Amino acid sequence: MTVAYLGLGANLGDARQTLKDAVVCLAQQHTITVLAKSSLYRTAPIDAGGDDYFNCVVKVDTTLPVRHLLALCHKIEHQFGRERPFRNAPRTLDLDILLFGDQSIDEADLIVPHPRLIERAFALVPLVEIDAALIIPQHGRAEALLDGVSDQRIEKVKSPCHCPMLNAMTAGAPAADKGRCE
Ligand code: A4P
Ligand code: MG
Repeated sequence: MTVAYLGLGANLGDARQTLKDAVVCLAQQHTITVLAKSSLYRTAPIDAGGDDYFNCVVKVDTTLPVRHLLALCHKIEHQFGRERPFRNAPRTLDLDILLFGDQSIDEADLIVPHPRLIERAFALVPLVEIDAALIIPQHGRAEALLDGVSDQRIEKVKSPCHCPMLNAMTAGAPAADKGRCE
């Protein structure tokens, strides 16, 4: 089992609902246990155009090797209608592997920690919310990196979501009732 952190982002369609649905989708995978979910954040597009994004981060435990996890992320993005007309195009769902255990990977199609993680408030702020003591391989304490992204607009969304499964995750408890979300 490996603890990993996944970054979710969307700014096309009903982005807020998509992120909630995507977290439930992840939690329903037999190979994944969602350990914690950050709040939902509304964020200014960085190096990109289009509408404001919604972003969040989930902490998972997974039996999958990292490449299988990447393939699963791509499959779920596809299920949520992801298209790639150009780099950093607005998207219905982006699922990035931010961290995978304490591994550092530098390959053509997979870089972990995510190469732009430390430059982005939309990834760092939710990561630190979930795990204030988090250490990012090669970069040290995540919390210490927040000052460097303090000029990026990010605001926590007050969620009216009453889903017990999502709320249990936000509280940091493992989703006990996998597969049931009414
Ligand atoms: N890839 C390499 N490493 C990873 C990794 N750790 N996790 C490869 C996931 N994928 C990884 O990804 C492009 C390629 O990166 C894939 O083939 C994969 O094998 P993609 O999902 O097609 O596109 P992407 O995620 O947009 O690419 P990239 O380069 O990771 O973009 P960024 O840097 O994530 O930027 N502003 C706000 N406010 N919120 C956002 O969520 N997102 C972006 C995308 C820009 N601005 C944003 C947001
Ligand atoms: Mg991506």
